[in-house]
Amino acid sequence: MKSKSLVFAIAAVLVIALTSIGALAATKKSTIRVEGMKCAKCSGSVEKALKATEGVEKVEVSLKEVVVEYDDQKTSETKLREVINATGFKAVEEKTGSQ
Ligand SMILES: [Cu+2]
Repeated sequence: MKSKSLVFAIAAVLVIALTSIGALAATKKSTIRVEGMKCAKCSGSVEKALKATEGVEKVEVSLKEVVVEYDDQKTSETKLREVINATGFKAVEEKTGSQ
């Protein structure tokens, strides 16, 4: 009886540990405003650059902003802004849609 509850306790600890590891590796979502994109070719080059960045999982680009889903263990919003700026457009420093 006693050892059975110990097994349950260990199982519970394991579940909590695994859940928190999962939370740490969670995908982050950022909305970054970008200035200078004027057509689909512009947004296409930004999208391509972001998709080529390690840790980036999903990119949605419109003419005014970029919504990026990324693994925050591998990259950061700061890094993503650098990637956007490197394409010749400007990532506007503003509110972030981070979760
Ligand atoms: Cu263009």
